[in-house]
Amino acid sequence: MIKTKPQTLIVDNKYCPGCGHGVINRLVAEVLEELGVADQTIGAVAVGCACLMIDTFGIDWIQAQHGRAAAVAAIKRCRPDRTVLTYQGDGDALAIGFSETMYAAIRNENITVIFVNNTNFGMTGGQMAPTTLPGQKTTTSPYGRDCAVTGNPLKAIDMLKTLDIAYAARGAVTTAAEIAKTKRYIRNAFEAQLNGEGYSFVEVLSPCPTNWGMPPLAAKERVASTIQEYYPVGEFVKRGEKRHD
Ligand SMILES: Cc1ncc(C[n+]2csc(CCOP(=O)(O)OP(=O)(O)O)c2C)c(N)n1
Ligand code: SF4
Repeated sequence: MIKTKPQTLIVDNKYCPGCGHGVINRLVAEVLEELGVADQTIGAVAVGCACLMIDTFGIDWIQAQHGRAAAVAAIKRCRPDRTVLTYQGDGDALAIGFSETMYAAIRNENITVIFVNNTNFGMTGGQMAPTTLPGQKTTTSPYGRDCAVTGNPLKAIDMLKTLDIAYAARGAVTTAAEIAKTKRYIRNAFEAQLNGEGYSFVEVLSPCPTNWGMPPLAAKERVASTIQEYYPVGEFVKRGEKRHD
């Protein structure tokens, strides 16, 4: 268990105050270091606030085009000795990158996807994403998301758990207890990859106070109440076995 700041976090992060990305970055760094694989890890990132990590999170990075991180993460096939992750927002992984996300899972690529769900396109100013909740106001749904027009929010894990994948879990970065649980999920996901079990996916519910127009504490409370109600946390696939129906 690492108590000091992980060495992988080479520069202070650039996220807004109260953003969940910073906590998630730290959890990923701690897990990689505890597993002893940080210096042999390759990350694939595309766009969004996720790509701010390239300068601050000290691993080898490939920057893909928008949505394509899971496709370039197939570098794992050429370098099976490396630990390979993608780190993606909900707009990136489930809108323009939906196909790449699903096909990497369909192929059961032996990679780990860290999927940050903040219910909007953060970096570009808070537009509606596939995960925007019913009724949620965004810059492109100013009267609230109308599901009769847009369809319902995507639940990635509900789709992924129909496939032959190794691991899927959803956590949140709200309380200390939830953060500890989320770290366990991230660890389980990387362990699945190190054991050669196949595709692992961890969704993390994360506040975006800037675009939600909320102070950090209220944004965290929105995750713990409204968002977790729609997107329950837990483990859904473990060692290829479905855990919830
Ligand atoms: C081909 C292309 N289209 C659009 C954009 C603009 N763009 C940059 S980031 C982004 C969305 C990011 O949202 P998300 O993946 O949810 O990440 P967040 O910033 O919320 O963490 C978009 C649409 C782009 N960079 N490339
Ligand atoms: S815009 Fe949102 S997701 Fe991006 S750094 Fe700021 S709070 Fe985080």
